[in-house]
Amino acid sequence: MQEKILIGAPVDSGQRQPGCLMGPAAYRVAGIARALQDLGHPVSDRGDVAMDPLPEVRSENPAIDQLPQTVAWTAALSRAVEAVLKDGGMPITLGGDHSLALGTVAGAAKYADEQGRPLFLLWLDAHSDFHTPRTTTSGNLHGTPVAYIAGRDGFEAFPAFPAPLPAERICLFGIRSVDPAEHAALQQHDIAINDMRVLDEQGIVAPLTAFLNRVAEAGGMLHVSLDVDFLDPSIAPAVGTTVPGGTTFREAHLVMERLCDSGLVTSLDLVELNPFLDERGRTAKLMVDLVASLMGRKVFDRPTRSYS
Ligand code: B3U
Ligand code: MN
Ligand code: MN
Repeated sequence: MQEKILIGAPVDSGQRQPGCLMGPAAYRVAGIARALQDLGHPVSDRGDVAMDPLPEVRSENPAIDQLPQTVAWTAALSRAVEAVLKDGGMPITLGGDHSLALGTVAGAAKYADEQGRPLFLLWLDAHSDFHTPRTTTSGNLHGTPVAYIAGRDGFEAFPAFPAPLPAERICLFGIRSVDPAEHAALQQHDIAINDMRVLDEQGIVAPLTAFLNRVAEAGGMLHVSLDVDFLDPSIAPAVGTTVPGGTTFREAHLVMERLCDSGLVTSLDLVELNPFLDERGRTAKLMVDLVASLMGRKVFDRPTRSYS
């Protein structure tokens, strides 16, 4: 079986609530490596990535917070993810706030480009993260990675994104908090937006299957970026930006099981866990259990005998 390679990304520069830098340690304490090994996967842990030296960059937007740090993380994490893919492994990045995806997806895109394969992106999040450094009013750069990945302007301080993903290769899933500037920009793009209304009306399976079929038909690679706030805060309290009305325990596991069955996932981010806000480790443990579902843990192999 393909090696699963853990990359610690103690990134805290994309938002202002301290604590995400403890995320990688919390996943290790919650037993992420053991959970994967128990499913038969070879696992190696490359430890925590170190931030690059801080570049001299500035933004015209005075609200922007910690731009040099975020640019430095982007460069370091892009190299780390690309290196794991080159080694034939599946990178699992343990965050860290969502700004880390500026780097992880860039690394995956670089590798995909070299292989001549299209990269697809599944963004499991309450937020669309479609701001640019020009449009954000909070100044928190964790609200920007999807715009960077889609090739929007405004990221001059960052390394050029290798090959921006066309809108039809991006799928937002679980969305329920979108700022006006993001809303306006999303209307100009053809990105699939599965907000909570879509999931309430159609369920998880139909929209997810439609996207996965597209990935499979294109022979694509698939990067999954899982934000803790994709989940309802009642089951996952350890996140700085809780948004009510998130996915349930059962919906989230079903997404993971469907992703597992598809066999398409080639890289994964776990982001926004703030262990300082957790309750006896329950959010970290839930995230590990979701990864286990993605990697093959199931009650029965389908099809099962029906007793109806
Ligand atoms: N859209 C808001 C809020 C936000 C985005 N991502 C998170 N929160 N986690 C912003 O600050 O850009
Ligand atoms: Mn996010
Ligand atoms: Mn979010």
